[in-house]
Amino acid sequence: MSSHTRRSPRPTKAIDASAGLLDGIQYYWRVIAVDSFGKRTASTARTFTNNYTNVVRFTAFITVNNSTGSSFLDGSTVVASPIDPVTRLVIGAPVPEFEKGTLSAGTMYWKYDRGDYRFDITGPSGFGTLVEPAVSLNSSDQFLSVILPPGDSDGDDVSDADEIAT
Ligand SMILES: [Ca+2]
Repeated sequence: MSSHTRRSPRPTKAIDASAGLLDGIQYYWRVIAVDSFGKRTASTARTFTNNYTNVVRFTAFITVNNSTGSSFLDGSTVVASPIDPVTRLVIGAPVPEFEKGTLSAGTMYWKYDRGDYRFDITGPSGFGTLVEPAVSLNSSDQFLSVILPPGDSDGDDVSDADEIAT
């Protein structure tokens, strides 16, 4: 019985985007040879992990209003923490945005890798923080409009501006 190596006589099926492979997942493969009598012989299994070549990102556009006037607020910051989309519990450390900027007065945008997030939106000085508990950036951009409360640094429900000095 002879043994030799030969190239496959015709190109085998390639795995392209239609296979829907996911990033960061380990896949296994093996070659199964079928001879002219239908006898199948399989190679040992090999493995590869898909590289992060097709990361999908979506953008949250957030228009920030304030509760004490009609003007929009610029200069807000967002802390984005990944959550479980079902339980809405935070499941990881905050992640940095991929890109951010100002779209127009009062509307800023933050771009993140695809996922579900809790946003802690903090306004400029004098305004408080607002929590958006579940923002889905899985399949599309999101447009949010939020109203920031006035700052209340001691948490007594009296805004800093109305606090009476003692
Ligand atoms: Ca207060």
